[in-house]
Amino acid sequence: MEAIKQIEQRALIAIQGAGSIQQLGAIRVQVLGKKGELTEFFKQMRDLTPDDRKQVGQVINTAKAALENALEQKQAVLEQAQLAQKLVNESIDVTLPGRNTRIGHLHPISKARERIEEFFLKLGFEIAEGPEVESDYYNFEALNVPAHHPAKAMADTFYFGDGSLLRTHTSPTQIRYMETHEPPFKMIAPGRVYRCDSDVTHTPMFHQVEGLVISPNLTMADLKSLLHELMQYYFEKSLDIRFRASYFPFTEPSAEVDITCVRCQGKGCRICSHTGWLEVLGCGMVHPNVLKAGNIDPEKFNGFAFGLGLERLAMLRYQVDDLRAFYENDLRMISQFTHL
Ligand code: 2NM
Repeated sequence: MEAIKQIEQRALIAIQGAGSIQQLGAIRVQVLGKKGELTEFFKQMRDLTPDDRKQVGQVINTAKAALENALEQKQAVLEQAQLAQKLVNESIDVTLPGRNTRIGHLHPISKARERIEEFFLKLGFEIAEGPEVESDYYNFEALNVPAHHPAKAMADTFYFGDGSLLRTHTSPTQIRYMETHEPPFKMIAPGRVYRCDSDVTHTPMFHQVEGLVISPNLTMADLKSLLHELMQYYFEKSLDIRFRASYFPFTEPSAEVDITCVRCQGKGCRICSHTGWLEVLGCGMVHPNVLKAGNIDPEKFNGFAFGLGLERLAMLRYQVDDLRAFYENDLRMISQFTHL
């Protein structure tokens, strides 16, 4: 019994001194394992008298319980220490700068659109959107485009077999708007449009912003001053504007709009073909037939409309000389426009 107590005392000291969970495991095996020191005493118990056996058995069991308790407590302490060490080793300094974080930004075409939308929102215009898959009625007929107009030919318009088509301009949205809104009103229709055309200066999909103002007494002067302000706002500088007589089926009279070349200030350069002017817009007074198609009485109201291509305006503002660069999505190109 004295020997058992000695083993218990030595083991308790060893447990207290254990520096690792492995060491603790070794102590457990050495004392309580199949061939452990205490286990050996158990095996010798059958040689004792029943009385002695009872006494010795009690001492062994007490020692065993004390050791198991000590092992359990030390195990908990060591595990706690191990976890604390792991947390220190694996800690991350969240204040370190990240690797390769680049802040995203809008595509230059989106920026050009937002700038133009901003101008019109300040003036109280509404922004309307409509479907890109349209009917012949909204894309052509309601816009006073005659049945055999060249724009309707397969060469210019993408047709689906079922009579629907990809809109070739955003004006169908304006017909839909007229049908559902009481004049007077002012609105713009930005969006994607599609034409069966692809070369250095044309992509089959491009972006337009078209505007429409309906009121009782509008004039070409109202139209011209609005477009003049728009261009100065968009390019952030004062520039001149001029109207050249033109023709569109949906407007009468119609005009093409030039502004002072923003590259050379009108002196003449490669960009303006040495004319000092850039063509940037088409416009006119809305044709009475178009008003009628939109359920607006041409005797009570008139209106003006205009259309612009965002790609061309974005190229001029961001000095991009190849239209196709907008659609290659090469980040070396696109990422240069993190401003504005
Ligand atoms: C242009 C040129 C002239 C135009 C007309 C209309 C509508 F639907 F209101 F009649 N929207 N846009 C228009 C007029 C578009 O783009 C060069």
